[in-house]
Amino acid sequence: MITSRRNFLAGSALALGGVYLHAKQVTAPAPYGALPNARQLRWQRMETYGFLHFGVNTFTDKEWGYGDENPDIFHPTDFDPDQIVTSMKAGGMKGVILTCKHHDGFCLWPTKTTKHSIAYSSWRNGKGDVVRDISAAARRHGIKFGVYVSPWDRNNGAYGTPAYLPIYREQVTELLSNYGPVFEVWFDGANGGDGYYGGAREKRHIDAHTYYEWPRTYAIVRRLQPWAVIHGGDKDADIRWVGDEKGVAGETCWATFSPDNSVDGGTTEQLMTGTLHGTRWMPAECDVSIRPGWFWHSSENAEVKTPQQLMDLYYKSVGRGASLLLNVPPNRKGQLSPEDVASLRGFRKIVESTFAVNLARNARLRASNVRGDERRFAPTRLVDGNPDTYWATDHDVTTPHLTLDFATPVSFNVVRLREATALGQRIESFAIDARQGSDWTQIAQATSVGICRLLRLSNPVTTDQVRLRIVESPAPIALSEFGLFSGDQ
Ligand code: FUL
Ligand code: CA
Repeated sequence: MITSRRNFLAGSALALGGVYLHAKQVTAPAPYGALPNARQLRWQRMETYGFLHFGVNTFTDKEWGYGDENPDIFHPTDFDPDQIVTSMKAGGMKGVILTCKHHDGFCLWPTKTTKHSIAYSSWRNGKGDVVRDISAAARRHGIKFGVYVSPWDRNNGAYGTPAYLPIYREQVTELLSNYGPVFEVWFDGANGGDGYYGGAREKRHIDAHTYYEWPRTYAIVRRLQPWAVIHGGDKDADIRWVGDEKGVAGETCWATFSPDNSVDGGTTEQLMTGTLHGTRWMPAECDVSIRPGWFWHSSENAEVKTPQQLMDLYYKSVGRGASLLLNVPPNRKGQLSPEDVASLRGFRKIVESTFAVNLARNARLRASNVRGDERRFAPTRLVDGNPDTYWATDHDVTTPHLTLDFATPVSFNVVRLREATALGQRIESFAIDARQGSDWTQIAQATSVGICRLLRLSNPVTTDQVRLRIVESPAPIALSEFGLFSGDQ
């Protein structure tokens, strides 16, 4: 992205009134700390995507099937993959991750590896393939597809012995070979011990660190689906679990993380907060269900989260630099229930109306410092809608400020910041001030920014001048967006 001097002068005179007279070519800020890889960068921009927990549990009314189910029990009466996918899309979901196999071991595709599968159900005379149908519907409707494939298998007689591992890897291979591009692979960490295990009906405990030989399974994912991010398994995963199943990241939530030797890589607190200056780029993913359970139960039809509750989760996940993985379970028809569909739509409506107009676009932006006085690092880059362009400061300027002047007062109750995360996570603390009469009043302050930081103000602020102050950063900043919004909360 080299701007010639001639273009630069023409551009700066036009866009910035020729203020930058001492321009010289400078390089972009050096990357700082642990950095995202290309697939993490691509995935992080999705922000919200869905989980579909669907399988024998849908019909037995359980959360964890024992593994002794008759495959005939899987019998949706009116399976409609388009209804499922379009309802998720209408809720703003950029992809769906299907439980292709849950802990009961029942496979929703005609796998060659086990008889505990859809091929042995009388549904569609054993010719059904839910993985094929959901992945194809996702492609048709322009959202991404991901797979959940439980390592714990309560049906398989070989589970707990070395003989199970090639079976599991073959299941992963089938899923990643036959159903088109996969954006995320979800390896769950649960192992409750007991299960059917081919009729043994006993408890089997494994050492989660060593038993699954994760590097071998990871190699399959990397080879077959190089763009898929990995959740779970071992420390080389691309994403960290946020440490709860409530959909809530820490108020401070670093994308960087230094995993320890525990199965999840840290305590709940460590997972929620991440690690400042951590060794790996490993952002948090907030998984949560729209209902109390992960699977559909008619008894929970009245407990579907409202659009406002989902919006609150959005602020506490996406708004803290994590992603929101929202589970919406298909029912026994094989569709999303009307309650869930209505909530999804309502949620999307709040998100869209909140972020429709960035009031900061109408402001005159003045920065205390611009890297090399160059137009390509000017504060106008904060409001161009392009995540790859950013306002940056000179090498030795780590606590700059930005002033926004409005011709007429604006009212807002949401602030959004985004860092240019390809260069790492840099800002450690910042504050927002509003001009009230002749004084500046601090109206908000926070810590981590990363891919997205949303601040909700308890009351709308009306002013004609706003100031962003970077309070702490170990390196010159690279901020790609600044937004002020007036939203339903
Ligand atoms: C957990 C599982 O045990 C639940 O059943 C569910 O799949 C959830 C997303 O992950 O660990
Ligand atoms: Ca930008």
